[in-house]
Amino acid sequence: MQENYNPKDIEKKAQDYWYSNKVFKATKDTSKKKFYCLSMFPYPSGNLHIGHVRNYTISDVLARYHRMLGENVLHPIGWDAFGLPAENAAIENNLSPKEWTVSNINNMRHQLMLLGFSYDWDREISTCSEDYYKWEQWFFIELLEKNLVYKKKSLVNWDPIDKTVLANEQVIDGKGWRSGAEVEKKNISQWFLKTTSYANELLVDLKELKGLWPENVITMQKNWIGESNGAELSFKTSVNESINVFTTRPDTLFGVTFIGIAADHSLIKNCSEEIKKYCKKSLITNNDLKTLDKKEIDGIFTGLYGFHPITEAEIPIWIANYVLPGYGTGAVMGVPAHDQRDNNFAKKFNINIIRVIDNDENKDVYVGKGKLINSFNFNGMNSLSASKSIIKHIENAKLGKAVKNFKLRDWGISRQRYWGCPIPIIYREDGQILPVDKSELPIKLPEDIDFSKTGNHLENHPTWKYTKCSKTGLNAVRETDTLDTFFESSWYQSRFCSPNENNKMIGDEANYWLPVDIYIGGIEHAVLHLLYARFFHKLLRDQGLLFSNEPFKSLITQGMVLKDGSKMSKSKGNTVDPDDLIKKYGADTVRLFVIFAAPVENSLEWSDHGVEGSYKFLNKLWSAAYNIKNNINKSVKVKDHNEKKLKILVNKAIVKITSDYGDRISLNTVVSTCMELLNNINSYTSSASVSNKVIYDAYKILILLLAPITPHICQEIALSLKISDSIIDEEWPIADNSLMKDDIMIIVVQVNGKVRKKIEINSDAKQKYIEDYVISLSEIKKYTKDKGIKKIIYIKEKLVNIVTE
Ligand code: ANZ
Repeated sequence: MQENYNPKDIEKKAQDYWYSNKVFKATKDTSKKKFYCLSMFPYPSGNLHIGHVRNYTISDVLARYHRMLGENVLHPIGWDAFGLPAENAAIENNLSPKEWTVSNINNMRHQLMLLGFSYDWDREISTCSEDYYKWEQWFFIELLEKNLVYKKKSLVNWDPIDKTVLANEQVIDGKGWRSGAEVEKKNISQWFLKTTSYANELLVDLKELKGLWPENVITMQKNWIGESNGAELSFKTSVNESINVFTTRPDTLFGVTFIGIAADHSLIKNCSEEIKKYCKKSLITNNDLKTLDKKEIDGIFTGLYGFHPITEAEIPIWIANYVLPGYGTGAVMGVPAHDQRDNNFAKKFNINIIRVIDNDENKDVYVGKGKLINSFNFNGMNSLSASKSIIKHIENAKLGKAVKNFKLRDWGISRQRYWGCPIPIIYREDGQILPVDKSELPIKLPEDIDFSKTGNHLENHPTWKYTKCSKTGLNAVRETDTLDTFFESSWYQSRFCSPNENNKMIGDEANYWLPVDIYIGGIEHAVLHLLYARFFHKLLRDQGLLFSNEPFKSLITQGMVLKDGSKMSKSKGNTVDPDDLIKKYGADTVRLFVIFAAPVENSLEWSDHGVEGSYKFLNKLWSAAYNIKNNINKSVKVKDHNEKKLKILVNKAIVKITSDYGDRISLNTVVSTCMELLNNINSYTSSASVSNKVIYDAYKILILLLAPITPHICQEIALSLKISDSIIDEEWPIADNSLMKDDIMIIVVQVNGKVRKKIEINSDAKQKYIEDYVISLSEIKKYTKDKGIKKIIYIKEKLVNIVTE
């Protein structure tokens, strides 16, 4: 064993051993408890950033810990490889997105290996490979046959920088999630997945995740799905068509003074040209749930009237820009006395206001519940029972019904981009829109693309889209939209279970491994990816491929890595390069620092000083091993009591650290406990009062406890000290319960805050006994004799402080 810690050599040696022997290969084994540990797979941008390093270190530590517990661990990695950056790079440098992506993957794979992550590399998948996306095309066709995919012309969110459509989930505060550009509206034909048909289940199953997922993620999903209970009511109109409105407040029915409809409502066909023109314009600038509140309220009278379903009073119908086309029925009953937006609208256009809910506060708009007034037979009822009675009345008259609505929209999956999975559809010359015959899959992306041209490169390709219908021989053109890349990341966790399966999208092994036991990733995916993945899991279950309801049993959202209080990013120029760090300090230091610097779910403030500190600790750990190895035959004067004390410290560390890795997932405190233990081992070593055997045993435990976090140094030390040939295969230490509490405790005795003596006393001794004993000691009396004792402060099992007058 060398005297100095040399991470470069020992890390290479350990990694060569792990990777060439494929020690992390996972195979199904029903005799063992399985543990599937997964980090959100990376986009192959070219280089790992420190956020990746943090994310992947956390999962690696947990995977290694569970392996030492004797569990059968699956810990895979792959590449979320379709997407815009590859295409943009291709356009900038006129090279192929595939080559760009593959070379980035090669670089990042190398970086991951340098960090010593315990992946089963035989399971690596890349979503841009035909073997992967072929199954998406297959599944798309299956879903089409089940009516879970459809095409419709719709107003879409258009990202003017990335020049593509965005799903609602991908519009954040009115801006594109990737480009940050102000999102525009466009009316184009799109493919949709019927997310809404699973809205209720996606909501209800959140209960299964309670306590296992962070509460804020559950809340965000709940809000996004947005359950709303109310009623649909039908108003007859002055033209031969009724309007249905959705309301959550049927109790306010007698306060309706106008009907508001969205600018795409079917009734508009009965209106004048001027109004139609107004609607067209309004549609382009409106229709976004999130920016709605910030928009100036506006509208126009249609010239049409509706009739109240009970009183039959005439009610004007207005087009109102705050009524969303896609929500409920796209029409509201305007109750200006009890709804703020209706009130703003009524005031702007001088519409009547009728109060129907009594309230003491005499507010202009009272949105709360209360007793009904001005409401005929329903007067005097409270809101809840009035709502029920009014719904009943309306149902009997066949003018409406109770309904549940969800804010969740169907998922628009068409993207007008080249670097994605081609949608397997043909448009036949006779007008039929048909899925490709499954035997023709995969529909491959062409590689001969001229990136000097702008626009959709699939659309512009000279030959790719021209084909024939395989059944009829009729001419056809291919769909040139590709799938949203969130499609790929929605099911990769299932594909990892049998990545080389040729005959099925998901092999049977998935039902052994799934659900993922711990999933780790960023909070930014709280609704987007995590909702899509849950939805897909249910689709695949209903396809008969999966047996479970949810893909991810527990979820950890790790915090961001900050530097000087702000997010590390290329644009801010405050990044640190993992490669440089590994070169300078070795992978173990980097791993140790990212684990030690903060609890996993908190943000981590980068500190060069902290990295140095981690490096110093590993040097100290190494030196301790070196000393133990070289002092093994040195003689010591054993004090039984000290030996027992060290054994107790070790046992306590085992208990604490096991719970930290396990239930608590408090990894930073694993490190601090290990640091304390090393200090204790070192001080007992230098006291020469503990046998070499006991020191060795204590140190061996320390190495086992640290091995998941800093596996290379622990492996090398384990070899040198003959602890183990392969530390990853060692069993997790178990505490000896008979050695958890010392029978003697050491108490520091102070007089007026000054330490005057240390006493050893039976650990069962009670406070009163200890205090009396301490006062009776002559060495203490010396300091107290002339003065009275004002008070005695006792800190349990640690200290007595006598305060004199
Ligand atoms: C009458 C009323 C009276 C309403 C009142 C509220 C308070 P949530 O909870 O978000 O589902 N609404 C219905 N469809 C709408 C649409 N397409 N665009 C904009 N607003 C719409 O909200 C449901 C309420 O939002 C409904 O209940 C309706 O206004 C409005 F004192 O009906 B309410």
